[in-house]
Amino acid sequence: MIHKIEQKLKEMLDEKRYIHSKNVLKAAIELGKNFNFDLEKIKIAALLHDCAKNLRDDELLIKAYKYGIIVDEIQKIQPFLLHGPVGAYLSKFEFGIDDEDIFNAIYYHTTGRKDMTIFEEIIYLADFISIDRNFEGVEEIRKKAFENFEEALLMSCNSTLTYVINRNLPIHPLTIEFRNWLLMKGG
Ligand code: DGI
Ligand code: FE
Ligand code: FE
Ligand code: FE
Repeated sequence: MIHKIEQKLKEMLDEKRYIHSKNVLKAAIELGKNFNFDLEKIKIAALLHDCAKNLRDDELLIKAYKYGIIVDEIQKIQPFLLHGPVGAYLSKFEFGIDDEDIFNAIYYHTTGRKDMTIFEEIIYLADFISIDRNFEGVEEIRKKAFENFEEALLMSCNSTLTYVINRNLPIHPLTIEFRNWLLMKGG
């Protein structure tokens, strides 16, 4: 199963993105060990989370409409935000993975969302602490991820928001809802 997915994925992604996907797989397994999850499912979600990442903006928009994804204002001007939602549908219809946990983990891996499941959180955080990431503060979050999972999530979300703000990019409402939810459940 995993091997077949890897073969197909390799054809869809450039080398850098494929290596990243394998790194997220490793990180997700490490994180997943702390919870009682089907590791096979975690592996599939991690491998496929960025399967739509190498699509061009116009391709992402076309596929979003094809799959009935309602494209909001922010996604219209930042179509790369659609690589999660479109990737979720590709995992279902191109890879034949019919699983709600995997679908949602891929769908929300960029923005997060409120009421995320732990399964979704694992993929979100694994993407963030993946070994190929080298932004400021990532080492601290890597360490934190295995000490205090929830706090590491908030740190990741804060870091993403800081990045987005520093570049004067629009913040997607889901990212804000994700952060507020993390704050409230942590508080
Ligand atoms: O696909 P990856 O690079 O592995 O990681 P990702 O899917 O988490 O995407 C990270 C990028 O998404 C990063 O450049 C920050 C951006 N991002 C996350 N939330 C938002 C956002 N960009 C905008 N404009 N608005 C958001 O709310
Ligand atoms: Fe991504
Ligand atoms: Fe991410
Ligand atoms: Fe990623």
